[in-house]
Amino acid sequence: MPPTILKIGGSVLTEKTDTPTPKPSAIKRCAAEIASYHPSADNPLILIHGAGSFGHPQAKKHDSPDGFTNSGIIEIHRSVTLLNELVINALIKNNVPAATVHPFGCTVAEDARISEMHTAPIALMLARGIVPVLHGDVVMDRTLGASIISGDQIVPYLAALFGASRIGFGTAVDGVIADGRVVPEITPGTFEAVRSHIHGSEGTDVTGGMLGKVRELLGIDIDSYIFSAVKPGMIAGFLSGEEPGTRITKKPQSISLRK
Ligand code: IP8
Repeated sequence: MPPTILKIGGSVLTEKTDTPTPKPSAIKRCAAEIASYHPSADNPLILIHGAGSFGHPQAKKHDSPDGFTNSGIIEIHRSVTLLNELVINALIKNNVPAATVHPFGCTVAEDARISEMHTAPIALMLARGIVPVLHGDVVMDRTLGASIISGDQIVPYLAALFGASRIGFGTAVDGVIADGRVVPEITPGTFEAVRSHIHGSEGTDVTGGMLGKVRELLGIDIDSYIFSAVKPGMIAGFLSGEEPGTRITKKPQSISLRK
């Protein structure tokens, strides 16, 4: 059974501040919506969350032309793990069998792109109905020493590896917005026309914001949906088969306006 992959953006789970500030009620609601999907071996789910104010300001602070220092690497990693702990606790409280897989410990990058990830534990967890929870992280990098790997990059990597059935990106906005409206569908053929209308995110975002997400998702053969995860019910809706927000696809379909 191919897994569904859901990423929840850091801007959904944290305040856009320069110090780590969680949004406890949003974390609780997202966990409850995920629980409504009843992830299991027959309904496998990989969850990935962004770093928000637990990662982006710290990465910016430690960025330098010489790369990250060891203490910088450790501070960034430790900060994101604090958010991960809040997410895992909320999932466990909702009886979701969730377990962390920190990218820092199982991933090697080359020039800020994932070159290898030890994914055998993830495959075995999915087969048992455990939900692996990954997150944007700092990882060791053969070229740069260490680099920031966004959850946006982890999603397509795991989607291709596990042949994901569906991919969802729960964000703080209704989808990809151009001229004030949700773009129903983006394909490699329409990307150039919409890209100048796509705006970055508010707050500190070291990993490319909305444009970075669309670029990552256009690189894979699986349809994905970018939608609002701040509106209650949208995560549960996506997990139950709805097609919210903006569809990113290599196969153009008839355009209809999405909610
Ligand atoms: O929020 C960024 O991950 P993202 C990770 O998924 C860090 O883009 C440490 C800034």
